[in-house]
Amino acid sequence: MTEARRAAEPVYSLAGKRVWVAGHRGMVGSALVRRLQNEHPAEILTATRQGADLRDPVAVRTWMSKSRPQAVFVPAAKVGGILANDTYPADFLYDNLMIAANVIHAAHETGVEKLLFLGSSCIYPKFAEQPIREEALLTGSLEPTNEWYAIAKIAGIKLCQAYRRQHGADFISAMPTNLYGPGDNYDLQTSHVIPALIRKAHEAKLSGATAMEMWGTGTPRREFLHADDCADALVHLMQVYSGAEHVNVGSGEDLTIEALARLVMKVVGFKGGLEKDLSKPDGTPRKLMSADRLRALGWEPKITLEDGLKDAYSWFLATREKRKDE
Ligand code: GFB
Repeated sequence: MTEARRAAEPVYSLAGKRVWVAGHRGMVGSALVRRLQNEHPAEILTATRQGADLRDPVAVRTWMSKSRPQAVFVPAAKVGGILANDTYPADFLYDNLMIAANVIHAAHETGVEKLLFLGSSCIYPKFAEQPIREEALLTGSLEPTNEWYAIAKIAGIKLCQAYRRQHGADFISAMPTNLYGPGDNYDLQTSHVIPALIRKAHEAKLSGATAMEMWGTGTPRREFLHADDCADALVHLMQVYSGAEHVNVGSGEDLTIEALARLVMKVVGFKGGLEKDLSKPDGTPRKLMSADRLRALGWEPKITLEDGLKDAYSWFLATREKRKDE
């Protein structure tokens, strides 16, 4: 048997467990609920913001004491694209610090058996060596547009490690790359690049425009993973991994923003040109994560970028009437 196969053997079973997906309305949270519903005889617990505002320690503690989850996924976060991160640093730092601290501390106090905390690839130094290995954490300065979010996510990793070290808690963390898929945010000011480009290409196609706009130079490189692949990887990690070190969750491939924009245009069927808005930031030049640790644990992505973009565009079209962002 290979190392990878051996490492992939379950150390924790979700079967029959009370599993809380904290942040089940978000893109990753809803993908996790779909994934768990399809494949696991687990009892899925969810809480609305009215039921438990995750920024409120008393509300979180009260909800968890009452609901008694045995396993907890923490995809809950205040998230946004490059401009939102740059514009609302206090919200990104405060909300994400509070969510991480409240859920992880209450999980310890209420005897949760296993917890998986979700971070982001922006925890790594702006000029980290590529592909970025997990060991690159805290070896250099962060990208200024998203350092607020990154610091909160680094605190989450450290909380998991601290509770493991001091209390023996089985809390792990996973760092996903840039994600996209059903349930994404299509508001052009606060969204990430993929939903923004899908919406712009779609609107340019409908209006018969000769070109659509892309922020920045188009030269930064990004890695993308579909939310369903991410959810699959997280469920896998919950079952096979128990360790202090965080694990990267990515596709292992990246492309330039300009190449991404052209692929989105192809998927959407917009045949015009591409214009650069150089007043907008580029952000990190490249953030391709090493997928070695996750591969060694026996997981690989299944959804190609082109298929994933088709799926995201279908969701965009199917939900346009209901969304309030247009
Ligand atoms: O996805 P995005 O907003 O976030 O931007 P980051 C990625 C790249 O796409 C940047 C460019 O170089 C943008 O300038 N881009 C081109 C666009 N056109 C657009 C557009 O219309 N909208 C947007 N939003 N971008 C975020 C972090 O960084 O990634 C978060 O701020 C988090 O903290 C998240 O880590 C995953 O990849 O630059």
